[in-house]
Amino acid sequence: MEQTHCILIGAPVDSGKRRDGCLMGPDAYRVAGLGEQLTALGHSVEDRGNLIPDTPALPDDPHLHDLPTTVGWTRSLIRAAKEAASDGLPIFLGGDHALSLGSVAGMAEHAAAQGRPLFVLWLDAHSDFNTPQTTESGHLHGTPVAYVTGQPGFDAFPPLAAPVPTDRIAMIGLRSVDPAERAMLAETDIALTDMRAIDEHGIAGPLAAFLDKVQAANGLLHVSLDVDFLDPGIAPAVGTTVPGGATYREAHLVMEMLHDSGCLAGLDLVELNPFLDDRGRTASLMVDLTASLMGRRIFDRPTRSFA
Ligand code: EXY
Ligand code: MN
Ligand code: MN
Ligand code: MN
Repeated sequence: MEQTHCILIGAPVDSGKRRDGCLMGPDAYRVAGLGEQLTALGHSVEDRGNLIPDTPALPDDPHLHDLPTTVGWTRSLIRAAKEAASDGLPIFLGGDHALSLGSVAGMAEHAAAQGRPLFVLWLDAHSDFNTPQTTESGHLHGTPVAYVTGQPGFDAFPPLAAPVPTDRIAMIGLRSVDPAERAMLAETDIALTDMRAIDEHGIAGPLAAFLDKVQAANGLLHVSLDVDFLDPGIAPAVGTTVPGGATYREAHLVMEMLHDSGCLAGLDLVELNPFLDDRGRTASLMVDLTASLMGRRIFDRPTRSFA
């Protein structure tokens, strides 16, 4: 298996929603042995510690929760993503999904500098496609995909140096989409795979089609894995659980296929709230999934392929 220089970046972002707890996420992944698992797979691991947010001189917004802090995180994360992507594979340890405002924007800038298109795989129960104008909750963790694709309304945030075209995004695991998001998504060419489609046709088909597209474009792939992509029965430690999520094997199959694609350029692990966990069960599962993404195989395949 190819050796990768994995760069762990703690992003204890908790400003993307009201319920706190994600700030403990980065250390939960460290305690769950993420670094050790990657080292055991033959990768080199560099832990750059936890980032801190910039402190922009911005007024609070009556509707958007903790806007100044989230803008500060976005600025800091864009810089961190660009720096780390030049040195290896950035793995952002969240922190809530507002961290992806900066991680994805920074990865897109990196990819553009390399002259390669960035593709984004959004593994989530939610589409996170609200804008500051459409969000009902005012929680900015529900907006990163809208921001990085250049939707209007993000004037307080850094101007995008490299917007991600919507036809380079795939969402898998959807089962909680707001009406405004649904209307906006209908106007885009984002590849949408909800749980009903997975129930009927399986998870491998839509993922394989997306990966073919990434490979054909010589693209770089950034994966954003939200804990709530998984079924709450196996991953309870998240504040936005939605019943009927991905199973243990569906999730590991996704990771194994991603590894085999050879396109991975960056990873977000987001929305883990250790305060809601059961003896680290969810943190350990996210670490196990990352190990599958980085080459570990749970089930040794017979020498004869059944494909
Ligand atoms: N769509 C809802 C909102 O915008 O408030 C719920 C968003 C949940 C976001 C989590 C990170 O996936
Ligand atoms: Mn808060
Ligand atoms: Mn999310
Ligand atoms: Mn979610």
